[in-house]
Amino acid sequence: MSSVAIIGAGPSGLAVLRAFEAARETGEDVPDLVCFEKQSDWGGQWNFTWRTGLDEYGEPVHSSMYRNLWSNGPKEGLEFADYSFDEHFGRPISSYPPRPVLWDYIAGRVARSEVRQYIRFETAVRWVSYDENTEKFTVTSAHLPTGKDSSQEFDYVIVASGHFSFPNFPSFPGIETFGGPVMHAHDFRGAEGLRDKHLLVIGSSYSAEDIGSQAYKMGAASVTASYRTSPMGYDWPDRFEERPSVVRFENETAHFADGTSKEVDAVIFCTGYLHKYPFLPEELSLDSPNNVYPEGLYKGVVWDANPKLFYVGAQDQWFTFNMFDAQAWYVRDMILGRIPMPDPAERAESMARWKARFEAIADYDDEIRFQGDYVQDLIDRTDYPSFDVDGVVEIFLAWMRDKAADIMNYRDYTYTSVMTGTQSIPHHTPWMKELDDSLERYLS
Ligand code: FAD
Ligand code: NA7
Repeated sequence: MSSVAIIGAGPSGLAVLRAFEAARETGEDVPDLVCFEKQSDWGGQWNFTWRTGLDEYGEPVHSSMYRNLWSNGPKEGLEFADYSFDEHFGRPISSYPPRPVLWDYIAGRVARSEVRQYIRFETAVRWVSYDENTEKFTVTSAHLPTGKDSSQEFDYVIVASGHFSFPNFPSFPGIETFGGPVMHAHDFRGAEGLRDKHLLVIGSSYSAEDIGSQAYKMGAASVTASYRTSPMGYDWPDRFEERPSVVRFENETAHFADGTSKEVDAVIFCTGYLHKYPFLPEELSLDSPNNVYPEGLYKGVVWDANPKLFYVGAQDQWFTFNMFDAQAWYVRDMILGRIPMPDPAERAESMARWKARFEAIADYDDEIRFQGDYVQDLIDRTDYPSFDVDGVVEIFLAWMRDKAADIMNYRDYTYTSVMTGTQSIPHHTPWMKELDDSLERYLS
């Protein structure tokens, strides 16, 4: 019997456990599985913590999520094909649930199977090495509460440790003279303290948009978003504006590339994250910007330089949970031998073809279609329940249009599930007015 180490029990690692469980349910012999998870519960980013910096064991805190986070895309885009929202909640819900609601959904699918037994919680993977002679990996991990190290051999390793945890934290001239709070989005836990404050967010992607919007919702005096390449360009309300790059800080004054300046009370760097795998040697470690086609991965999952190592969830994400499933089922079938591993020349040819297409992406619509085609390519090759991927692409395109039309209220819009045909219902309280994001309040 072969053995598989899975690093991380977030949505990607749980998708892998679910995939093997689905094979087991059909009577297939599956490998010995060990899933290492450094947190005390599953859910990855969705497992909220109030902590920032280092945790109680001196480990870097993983989650970048904050108290008032609601899904930033319609849930109809991320729905599992084998476990619908209807099945979990027993009734239609809205399209943009708050974090605890999505955590409940993620956990609900795996809680009804036996997969928890494979997870070693509070156990951080410290190092992975590969022996060319034995063709086995050695995974060294630390049990955090006891500090006890252990090492174990595996035939395969699946990296599912996420890539939105290690901040990309640039510097700006004069920032050291700024007297107010300066933090990265990774350490942001809620906007309540920004009431009546002038906030500067640096960046023009999801974190800048959502943290800026949270601050606006919680009564910030103003929000200024500084872009490096191009503005988000939404029709922002009063008190919310975009400016080009910060060129320098002078105490509490930020100076921008267009010659303007603004005095602000707090600065949040929404400058993205690094792919970082401190437990992997260089030759096994993915090194990529945050994009939809990281180099070195055949089918977006197989580490080409050593095809016994896999990554799940390494892409920038339009599709999330159902893409992780598509990847997990595909990786599972490679490990089970249901899908043969192509030789290096065939892998190289496939990667070159996808890379050429990736390099021709012109805009976000193209990028969504690219990722849709990628997901389709994987699900066509396994028994993961087929679903209308093009329909999900259309939902993402509609979401983009709805955001462009109504950036501060788009979370009140509803969409139709391609899995069940269920039309979502509006939440009982508009996003802008809802201050209690709990599961109980949501379902009340
Ligand atoms: P993660 O969720 O990051 O999970 C990785 C797991 O690996 C963690 O549990 C971590 O503790 C564990 N781990 C890491 N290193 C080790 C180690 N050395 N040893 C043991 N365990 C380890 N997606 C959406 O679909 N909708 C959203 O609204 C949305 N909002 C987001 C908001 C924020 C602020 C962020 C950061 C991400 C958001 N995402 C959203 C994307 C999110 O990345 C995915 O939804 C999903 O969580 C990715 O799953 P994952 O398992 O790949 O990674
Ligand atoms: P993203 O989507 O990777 O975006 C990073 C942003 O940071 C992007 O706007 C970058 O601008 C900007 N950036 C990066 N470096 C700099 C510097 N040096 N100066 C100014 N701006 C910079 O990260 P997010 O945190 O927004 O989103 C990640 C995930 O979290 C996502 O899945 C969400 O669901 C939540 P650029 O356009 O490259 O000029």
